[in-house]
Amino acid sequence: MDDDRPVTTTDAGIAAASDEHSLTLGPDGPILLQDHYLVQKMAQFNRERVPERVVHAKGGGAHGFFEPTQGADQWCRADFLRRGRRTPVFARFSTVAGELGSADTARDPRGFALKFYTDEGNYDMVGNNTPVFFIRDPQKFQDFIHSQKRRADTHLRDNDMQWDFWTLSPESAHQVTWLMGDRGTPRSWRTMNGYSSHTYLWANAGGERFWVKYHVKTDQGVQCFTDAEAKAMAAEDPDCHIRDLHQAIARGDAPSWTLSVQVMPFAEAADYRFNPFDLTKVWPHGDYPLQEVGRMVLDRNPDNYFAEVEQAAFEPANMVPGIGPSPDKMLLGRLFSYPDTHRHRIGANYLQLPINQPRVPVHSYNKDGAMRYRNPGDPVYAPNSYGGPRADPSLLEPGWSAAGEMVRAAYTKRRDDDDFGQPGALVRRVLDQPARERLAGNIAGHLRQGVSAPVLGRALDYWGQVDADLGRRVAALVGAAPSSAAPEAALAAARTSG
Ligand code: HDE
Repeated sequence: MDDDRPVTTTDAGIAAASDEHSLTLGPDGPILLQDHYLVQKMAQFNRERVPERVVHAKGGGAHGFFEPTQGADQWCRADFLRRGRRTPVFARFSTVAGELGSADTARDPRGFALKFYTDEGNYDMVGNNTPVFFIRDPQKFQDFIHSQKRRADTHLRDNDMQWDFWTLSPESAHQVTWLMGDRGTPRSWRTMNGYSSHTYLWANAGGERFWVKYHVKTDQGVQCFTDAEAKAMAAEDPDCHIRDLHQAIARGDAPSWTLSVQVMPFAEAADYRFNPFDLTKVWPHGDYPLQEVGRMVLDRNPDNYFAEVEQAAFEPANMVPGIGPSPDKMLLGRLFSYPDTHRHRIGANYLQLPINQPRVPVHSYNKDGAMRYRNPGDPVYAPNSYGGPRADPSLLEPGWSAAGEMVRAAYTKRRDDDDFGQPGALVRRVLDQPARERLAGNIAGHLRQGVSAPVLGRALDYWGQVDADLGRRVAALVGAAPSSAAPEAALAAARTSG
């Protein structure tokens, strides 16, 4: 048969004689250990999985580009923010708590991870589709995630466990209000916004510093599933978000987002009415309006899901000159965690994989380690007198001054620092009446699945503190009396009972 298809080979490039038959003594005889093609296929098959992400396991992604429209030179020296630049981007969207095979439409925040392959190295903005988060100290993150995933005894998820954590962590109220509302079930990744959530530090060419929060607004318009639609889609097509993004790009309907920032002058942070670095809070747009910076378009699908999506490694610590962290404890904790998880999940040289490689030369003294194939030559040390790369002091990372005794404590309280004011404003001023009714129904539906006293009582107190009318509505829907106990007392009692 004249056939111009390539001949199958082993992974060492050696042509294979059969893709169907093992090597045996006679057609009915024993298989020979020397059948290296068979052995290699079975051994490789057994090693196809890398550990899934411990959170954000289920997701999808695409390539595209970012181009400044208004630019941001006045606030930030980063080259990719200059008008006229076009920077390649890789984006990955994900749920948080579900495993690799879980449904795209589960009620969950969505990961919104962006990798900018800039001319100054990779810049990773690893955000979510909500502007806030459940907690404000990384010490509680592992416990929070444990409460959202599976019990130790049954290996089942447990709403009582989730609400036990949330009601003992009142700082979660803002994010849980977002989560239980429409934004917890986006219709697609194309129709959801992304946010840095954290505050970052920007420095312009003159060294002036600014605090900024990013908003990546979908140009497709926000669209959400109702709770019933999301549950039905989980059964009908658990991969619907992966499919939607892939098919849209394949038919040339490239989705786009507009990046804007809120900018706080550096000196205003010190006296702002609440801690501007507290990840459970947003900055009112009346205080710091959105200022457009640029546009992101996703117009190319991955060629290989495992190579490009499963092995993509995002790290908030990848910040290019002009961009730095803020005193947000959650962000500072993440700076360690992401490269640590990549070293564990993918390997020491994860940054040498094509999807993670910067588009600029790497002049690092790091060397060797498993699977490294691009190693620095001599000299392998600094300082040296043999022309090796040298650091540039003008690129000192932007920062801030701090002082104080070593303590383990919550942020210093400021006059408007409370846990229920902003979620209450979200309910009363941002949501319309139908959205408030869906919110109450979603909360009650979640509480009715296995949440019992004392947790249920605390949950009713929790919602009563977010908004009294919402609290009454939820109580009626779960068939309980509206919360009566002084919420603080109930919370204090729960914490002491342990
Ligand atoms: Fe993550 N997070 N996170 N996270 N996160 C991970 O890193 C972590 C947080 C986010 O598509 C992990 O590669 C800590 C906030 C996204 O590959 C891990 C804390 C926000 C993704 C990790 C947080 C995020 C992750 C697991 C509290 C939005 C998927 C797999 C201090 C602002 C990225 C991995 C992708 C993934 C740590 C909280 C977003 C374990 C310690 C807040 C989008 O390193």
